[in-house]
Amino acid sequence: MTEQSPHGRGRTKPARRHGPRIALAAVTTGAVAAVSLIALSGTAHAASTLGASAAAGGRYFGTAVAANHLGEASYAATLDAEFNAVTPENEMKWDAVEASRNTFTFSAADQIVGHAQSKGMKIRGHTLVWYSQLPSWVSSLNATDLKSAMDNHITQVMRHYKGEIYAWDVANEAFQDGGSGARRSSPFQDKLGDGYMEEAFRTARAADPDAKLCYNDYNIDGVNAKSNAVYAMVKDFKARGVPIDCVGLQGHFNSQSPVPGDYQQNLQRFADLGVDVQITELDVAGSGTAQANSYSTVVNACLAVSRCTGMTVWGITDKYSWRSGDTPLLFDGNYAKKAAYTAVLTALGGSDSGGTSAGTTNGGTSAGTTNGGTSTGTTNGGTTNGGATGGGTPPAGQGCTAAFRLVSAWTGGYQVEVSVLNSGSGALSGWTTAWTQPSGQTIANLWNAVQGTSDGRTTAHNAAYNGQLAVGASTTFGYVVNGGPPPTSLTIDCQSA
Ligand code: G2I
Repeated sequence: MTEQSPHGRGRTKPARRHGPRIALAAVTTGAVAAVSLIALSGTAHAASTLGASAAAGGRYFGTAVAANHLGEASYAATLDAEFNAVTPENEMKWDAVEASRNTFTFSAADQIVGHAQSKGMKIRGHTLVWYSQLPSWVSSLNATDLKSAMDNHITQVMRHYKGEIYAWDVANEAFQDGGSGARRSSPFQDKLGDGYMEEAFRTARAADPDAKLCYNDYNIDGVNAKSNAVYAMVKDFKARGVPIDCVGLQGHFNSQSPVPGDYQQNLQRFADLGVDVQITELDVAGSGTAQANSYSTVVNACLAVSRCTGMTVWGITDKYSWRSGDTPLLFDGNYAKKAAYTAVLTALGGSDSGGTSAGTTNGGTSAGTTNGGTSTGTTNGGTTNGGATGGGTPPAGQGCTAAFRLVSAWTGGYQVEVSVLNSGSGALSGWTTAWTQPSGQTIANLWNAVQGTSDGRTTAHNAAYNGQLAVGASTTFGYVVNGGPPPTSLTIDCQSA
């Protein structure tokens, strides 16, 4: 193999890891003694960017990135301010990295990877085996040669980025549209048959065992013949031990192909097979409130599915979208935040700082509401309890207060943020909250705390990193509930540990 761009040139290895970023974004502390609890819970903790808001819920919010725009100041500034994950839009595709057999060119992809790593962003690899953007030399190989070229391509590309990629789209768009549920014709399918797919996934696992391995496709967002075919394949892979970790649902929506009514249900059925799901190429043609509502619906659906680990929009600005005429993204051509941006931020539990990310803000229309959910500022102060946990006696003056805030709600679910405040006169080294979950409503996903039960009530105690609270300091944890309607207030008891 020859490699035109030596491994690691311009990049820092090993990759920066992402765990600390999430913890840092999620743990908010500060002196709040003089601030009323209502004000505190309603406003003080909301993150003000897409990435930080998603991270507070244990997820990423990413964007497709093109290397040739990184030199544009507003492009890079918006990327760096708002997103905590990237997908190279074209730079890791077969025609970009292996235009000639066994000669690998990673320079453009390396540029994106290096940039992302320097900012602590996750990286999705896109894509290894796809019928499109495939050099003609691949299509002309016979079956034996094609199999070896495919295995070599997967192995060389994944090894180059070993340990640096969060998830790889191992195979992309391998199924036909329409009602047949059949595989799409491609050199791989036509010459190697269905078996090429598991060959690709097995080869990928061997090349980088730490990367999540995804199947990625469009028009599989709702339950339909195509998604049923993908579902059957994933189910079969799981049953036979073929390595697969995630399904990427691209999410290219427009008026002919709107967000389906059974979107969340479809995400959940894939998750129930034991794979993660990710929204991988989200964009929504349109403008204003309608566009904003579709975005909220997508984000809320992901938040409601605990194995939906993150969302990626297919570009930063309408200016550079692959379908620019549809103005499908969150920032307009001048990098102004659109209504769709506000809707996404709100759905993620964030709140606009009023500032700008990089470009100008148009103060545009605010997002409307839909079944995609409304953001609310509903808060209620919880109860204070300076008492002991487990029968122990805390030092005098210790105590904490927990407050409930409904972040967003949608048909069949809602998201809550709980603020825990050290309202006592001594430092806290741990806390436990408890509440009565409304009947028939189950917690799908809880983050920044450890969930339990006690005396028929739901409990959540501090995680390893947010138990220590100075006097007047606070932290938050969150959870998503399946079921409804959401309570308008909820009494949450808090005990110091
Ligand atoms: O088509 C939208 C996406 C559908 N799912 C898979 C994605 O990989 C795909 O991305 C798009 C890129 O956004 C476009 O930028 O894939 C297209 C190719 O199928 C990309 O367009 C190509 C142009 O067709 C080429 O002429 C151009 O040389 O981008 C290339 C690089 O700029």
